[in-house]
Amino acid sequence: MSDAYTPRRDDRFTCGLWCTAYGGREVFGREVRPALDPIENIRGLAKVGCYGFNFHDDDLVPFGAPLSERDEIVKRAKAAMRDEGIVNAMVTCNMFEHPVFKDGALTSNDVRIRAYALQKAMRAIDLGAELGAKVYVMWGGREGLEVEASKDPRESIKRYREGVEFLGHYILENNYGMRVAMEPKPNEPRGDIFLASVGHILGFIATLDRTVQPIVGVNPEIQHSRMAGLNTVHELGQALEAGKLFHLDLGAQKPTRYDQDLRFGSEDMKETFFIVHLLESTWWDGTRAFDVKPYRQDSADEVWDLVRGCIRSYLILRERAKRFDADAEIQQLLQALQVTDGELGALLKWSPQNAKALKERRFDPDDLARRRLNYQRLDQLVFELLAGVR
Ligand code: GCO
Ligand code: MN
Ligand code: MN
Repeated sequence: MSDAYTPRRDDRFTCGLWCTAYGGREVFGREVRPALDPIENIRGLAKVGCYGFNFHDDDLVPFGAPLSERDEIVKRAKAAMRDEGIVNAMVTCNMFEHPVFKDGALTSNDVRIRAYALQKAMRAIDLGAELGAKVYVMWGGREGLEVEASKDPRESIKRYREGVEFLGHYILENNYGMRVAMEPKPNEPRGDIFLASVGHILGFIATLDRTVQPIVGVNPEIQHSRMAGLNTVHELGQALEAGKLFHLDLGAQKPTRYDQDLRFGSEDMKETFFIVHLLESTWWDGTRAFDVKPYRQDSADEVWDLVRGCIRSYLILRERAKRFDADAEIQQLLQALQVTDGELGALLKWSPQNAKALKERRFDPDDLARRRLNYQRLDQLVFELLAGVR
């Protein structure tokens, strides 16, 4: 049965193969669900309404598989994609699971491990290119430390830069038409991870060599931002304003806990609403990617309910965002917040003349401070809109 919350292809919802394949293994317990074949996984995601899927190299081709097995899997994946009408949107390299990466990949103190990490990443990029991926995500889960004495923080960033520049050049050299999206996270699995937030990554990108810089951006994840106690709307806003939002991982999270990867929309409805509103009002043309995990209590078929729920909640919030934009009272309150004056506005652009004119201008700060902003009313209206009584 289809309704207003039925996904369409041009909504561009995607999900990671690792999400639905997550068997429930964690520090305190073993798997609770049987393994999910990656090809069945691709088909399943298409059936619940995904336009695309995202994957780590090892999600699709088992670590260390010979070339013949890799090629056979790629053939089967392509056939499933054709049958089901689903694309591969993003590829990423698993540089965190194998023991070789126990103390980092691109920032390892061991040059042999840094070299091996680049080799594995290039192969992952080739695999994604073959399947049509447009984005290469770099999540440096192991790029960090517990023992502060073990790594020089400046040297680690230099090594990170060398690795990102290498892979950026590799993508350009091969004309893969892919962009790199770096994903920040403050901690977990490492005690501290380098490039902990969107701001860290934007600062890092500004230091990259000019050839690769244009194709490197950020992949913020709601959960990681909330783990750090930050405001995700502001993180996304700054990345968008910088023209560097190349991908984003949608999910939910209670602040300051371990990475929960909960169903999109299941925590902090207000912030989630403003994330959707921001994306929709900037005509976000990337994918709407979910990076979530089933509950450990979910049975095998319920992993599909997780994806259905994420999609449906997004579409419900999108409908609420339209309502917000069409709500006369809310819009009137918002409009009243903006005070404009063409002549004064022009003075705010730097010039020595403007500086002189501004210094001489008379202001009445007490009068300016008296303006009523009506924030109680505005925030209450947002609450009522979200609670469905408006
Ligand atoms: C996490 C990360 C990962 C990455 C994924 C892509 O759960 O901490 O978000 O899910 O997004 O590994 O590289
Ligand atoms: Mn993620
Ligand atoms: Mn996460």
